[in-house]
Amino acid sequence: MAADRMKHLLCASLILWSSNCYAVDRNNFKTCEQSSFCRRQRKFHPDVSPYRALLDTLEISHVAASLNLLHEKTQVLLKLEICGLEDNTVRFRITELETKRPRFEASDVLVKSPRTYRLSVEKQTTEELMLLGRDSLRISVSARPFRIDVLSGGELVTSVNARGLLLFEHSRTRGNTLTERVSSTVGSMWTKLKAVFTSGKEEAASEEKNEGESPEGEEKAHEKQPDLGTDEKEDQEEMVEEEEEGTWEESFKSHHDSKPYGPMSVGLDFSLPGFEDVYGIPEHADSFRLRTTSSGDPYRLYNLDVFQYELENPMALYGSVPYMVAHSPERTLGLFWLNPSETWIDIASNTAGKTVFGKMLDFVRSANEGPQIDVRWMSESGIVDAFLLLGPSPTDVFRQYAALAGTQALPPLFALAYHQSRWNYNDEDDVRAVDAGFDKHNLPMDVIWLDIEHTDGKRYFTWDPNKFPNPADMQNDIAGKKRKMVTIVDPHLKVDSGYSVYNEAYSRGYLVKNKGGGDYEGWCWPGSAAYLDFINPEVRDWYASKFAYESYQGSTDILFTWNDMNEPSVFNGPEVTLHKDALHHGGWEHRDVHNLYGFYQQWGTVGGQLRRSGGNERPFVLARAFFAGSQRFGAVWTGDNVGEWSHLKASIQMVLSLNLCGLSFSGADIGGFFKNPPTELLIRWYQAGAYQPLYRAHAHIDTARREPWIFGSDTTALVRAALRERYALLPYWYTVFFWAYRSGMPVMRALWIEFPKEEQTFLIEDEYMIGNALLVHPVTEAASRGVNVHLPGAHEVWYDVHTQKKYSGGQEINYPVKLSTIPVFQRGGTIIPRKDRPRRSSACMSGDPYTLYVALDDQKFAEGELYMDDEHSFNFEKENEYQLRHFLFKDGTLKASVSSHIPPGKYSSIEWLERIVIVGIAQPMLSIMMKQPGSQDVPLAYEYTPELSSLIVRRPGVRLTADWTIVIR
Ligand code: NBV
Repeated sequence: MAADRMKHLLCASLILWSSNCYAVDRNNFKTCEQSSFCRRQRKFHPDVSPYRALLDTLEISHVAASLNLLHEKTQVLLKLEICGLEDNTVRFRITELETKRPRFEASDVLVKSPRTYRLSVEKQTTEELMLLGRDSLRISVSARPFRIDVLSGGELVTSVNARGLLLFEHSRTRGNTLTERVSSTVGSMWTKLKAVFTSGKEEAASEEKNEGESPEGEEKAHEKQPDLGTDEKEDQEEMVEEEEEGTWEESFKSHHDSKPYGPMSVGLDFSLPGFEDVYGIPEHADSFRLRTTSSGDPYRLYNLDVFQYELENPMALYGSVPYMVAHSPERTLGLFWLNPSETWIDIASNTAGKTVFGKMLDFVRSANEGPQIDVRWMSESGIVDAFLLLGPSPTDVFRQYAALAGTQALPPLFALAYHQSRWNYNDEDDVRAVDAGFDKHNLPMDVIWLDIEHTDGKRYFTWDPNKFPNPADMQNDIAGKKRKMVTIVDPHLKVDSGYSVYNEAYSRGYLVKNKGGGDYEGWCWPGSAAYLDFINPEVRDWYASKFAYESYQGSTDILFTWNDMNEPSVFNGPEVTLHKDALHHGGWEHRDVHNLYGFYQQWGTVGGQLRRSGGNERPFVLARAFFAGSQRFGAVWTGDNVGEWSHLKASIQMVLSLNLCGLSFSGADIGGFFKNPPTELLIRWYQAGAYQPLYRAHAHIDTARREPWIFGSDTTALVRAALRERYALLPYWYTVFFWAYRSGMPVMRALWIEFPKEEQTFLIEDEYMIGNALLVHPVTEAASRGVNVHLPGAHEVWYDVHTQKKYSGGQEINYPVKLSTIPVFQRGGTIIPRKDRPRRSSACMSGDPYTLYVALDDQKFAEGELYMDDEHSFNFEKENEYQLRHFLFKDGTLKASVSSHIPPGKYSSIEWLERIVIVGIAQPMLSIMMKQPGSQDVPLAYEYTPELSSLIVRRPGVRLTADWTIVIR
């Protein structure tokens, strides 16, 4: 076991050393040292936590057990709430007991207010409190130093503040000692700001005059020099230390952050005994399994438009999900830190470095010091709001997370098919030519995308009058081919009095404000740009109305949306984004809500698509920036990657991480956005992408054209084969997506999700499962002649989906590949539905017959499901118009019936079964009979291949929605 871990870790390190230098300009982005709150938090390493839990303040209700925490030096009081949530989940909230300026709480991220129950007190002394919850949950709170231990099933699973790193920078005024809390200045600034947003522009204008000046109270506070006693001196020392550069205002490059509320960061540590492996906190271009951060920067979550991002790097990227999952053979645990401000995460492991050298691992084990991961979260503002999802299995954790942040919206079927994008298709003729090219070369394709150049001068919701004079006609032609289109709609608005969308937003006061209260102006694609304040529900509602057909002239019902640049990207802003002291609805600073900006834009866009169809049609919106919960709105992608082999590899790690954290509908630009990929790489990317949830080719405007037929007939044929594999499996993808929607199970799964006890799988990130039935190991090396495939499960069997060759599980095989090979294996014991007739688009497959691929395990058993509905509307939700079919092969009989996993639906369809392929079936057959209630038994034709133990049953001819049984004797 140790040897396996060592091998994988060494491989990971080799990849790291060899990674290329297509480099980001790191100077544009902060390190922890350059982000003053991160620096302060990271420096904070008391021997013992300065906090004491005042156990005699305990109050218990059905919502929470709450008590106060006292900072013993500053005497500042915090309020701790511990909530028992349904389904083995615990929530910890820490806020200031008294504050005049509220702190931002990201309640919109939660799908609903979590259901709590009343914890009971098992034991209470002045030093210790033991709370009792459901499902054998015990929570012990130690008073001094303050610490919480969470026990599940009698075992310690998490300790909070065990390392004493709780640091809550309470509201205070500049120049005052730490004990002087919440001054009237903070309170009055807050009142003024609220006024800016409630009474409109006049006050904003007068505020603007004050820009750059410190508020009166602050200057007075500066002059104050209190007489100090010994204790106060200590306080003062601490204060002086805190008042190091950056505490009260901060500069980065040429940008200034005025920080009117001063330092207000929050940080806390969690210890996870028994764990060596932790995953999640996307988005980073880094390994799937998280690394320890003691020798470098913490992982950063701060949505940023990072130009030419580097691999193997904890730098922030376009989206943030502050959620991680720890896994061991015994237990899976989720930790969700609900805070949308800039966040850094340190990870330490007591076995880090030791696992590479097997001997040291033995030493650690023999010293009886079990493995442990320590995690430290640090956020710039807001509150501590942490959820512990106690599992214990991976499936439990996915369900528990889904109950908080929601599940993947069920996409319309076309969105799971292939998308053809490029910055830019030049004009209507170009679009028509590309569309025709796919037909001419027999390549299936569902969606053509238009990037920013299609607009009239980067004014979104408009069309370039010369290049796209008749957009509706163009879409009608595309619709005639049963295809769809997507246009880009970015969040910035061109500052232009002739642009109606901007004008309206301006006059309604819907734009983000600068720190003085005037409209914030930055630089983006259109030149001078203003930013819609999507935090405001009224703005989202208004924005939704812009997608109405009358409003978005030239749009039709086959037109869907792409929200790019929504970190938001501001070319001349600090770290290419909005200033942190810019202001939003409700008086919130941008700092408080930054990581939610893209989430809210995608929400508004989805609202627009819903409204234009009267709430009937499922939206499709792709966003670049995201947060926890964005899965409820649509798809995301990994942004501007590079057409290099290393980026193809990284796409697997990144999409696995997104899937683990709820964002199942995700993918990477096929071919790589920057640079011209070598043809071999392009082919391999099409093959890998066929097995990633979002399948979209995209390219930078300066790259050479790369429609698949450009590279000659051999390449076209190889791309065609990859596309056809995707299309044939659409019924399976759709079924797996249905479960992501229904239960929160990820579509693309790390092997350990399916094989939670098998330690060898914990480090594998170049191979994964789609659903529970398909194992994929994409080829990601140039001139590859073979890949090492780990086939998990000692008692499993696997079948090569292309050759039907059988392999036993629990081994690593060297699997030879040609340029045409996509290594994919079906797990014995599963049944996969496919539609094998090649068509132009997914809509053209509607009505096509199905084939069932039955892969038997060693017990000669298999089962699977097929989800069916109209593939585009909400009738599956509103009218129960769906069918979930269950197929079971047992004792030589294949039985189709309605699945008992969900209530029966009422979708009817004429689609029928044209073939059944059964692999792993040994005996030669005498007869195969179709039996249906009320009909005569019908003998079926078949073909048996003994070398492969494979049986093809021809034309069963039954409907997929009917109940039937096939008996093989
Ligand atoms: O809109 C142009 C591009 C787009 O093609 C790409 O997919 C986005 O990630 N966009 C970024 C802005 C320009 C990036 C250099």
